[in-house]
Amino acid sequence: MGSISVCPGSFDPITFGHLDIIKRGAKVFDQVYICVLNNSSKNPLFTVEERCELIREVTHNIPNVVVESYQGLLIDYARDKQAQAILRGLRAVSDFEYEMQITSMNRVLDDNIETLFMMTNNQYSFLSSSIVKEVAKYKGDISDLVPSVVEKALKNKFNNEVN
Ligand code: COD
Repeated sequence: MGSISVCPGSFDPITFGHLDIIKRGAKVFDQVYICVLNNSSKNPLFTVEERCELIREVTHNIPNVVVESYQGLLIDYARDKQAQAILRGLRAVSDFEYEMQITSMNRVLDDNIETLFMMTNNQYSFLSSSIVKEVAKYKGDISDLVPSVVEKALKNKFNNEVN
């Protein structure tokens, strides 16, 4: 069995920041499972299926990446996949407290699965799905922030919302 990691998130929608972590993770691990989960403190714009589909479209050229969704606890999904690691991205210091909390909780639930962090690429350190949605909603240019299929999907969402 090779090295397996799970890259979890809300991905609502996937940005170039997420994609950078996924691409770098796919170089380190033999297999990367991208798992779209519910974050109970967020109110998603895209359905889970829409989010998975967008991720599949932008990662189809990375052979060792699989995209799935899961309704339960991340740690149960990771155990099910026999993953050695959960892979997360870190942006600014402001991410740290939240990441420490979920990492500690996941370790209480299963201390055999490590959480590993990759520092964001400087270029994307300010980037989040929320900020992209905000800019897209008011018709700002997001072409440097998300892949073009995601840009299109956001345009559709907000146009449909207005009409
Ligand atoms: N640069 C680098 N990394 C980035 C960037 C960027 N610009 N933007 C985001 N990332 C990273 C994030 O740090 C994160 O690692 C990943 O990409 C995904 O980010 P999000 O915002 O899409 O995902 P989150 O933080 O909402 O995901 C939270 C989970 C869904 C993983 C969490 O809520 C969860 O595990 N839910 C399932 C239920 C569960 O198990 N709960 C118990 C955990 S205590």
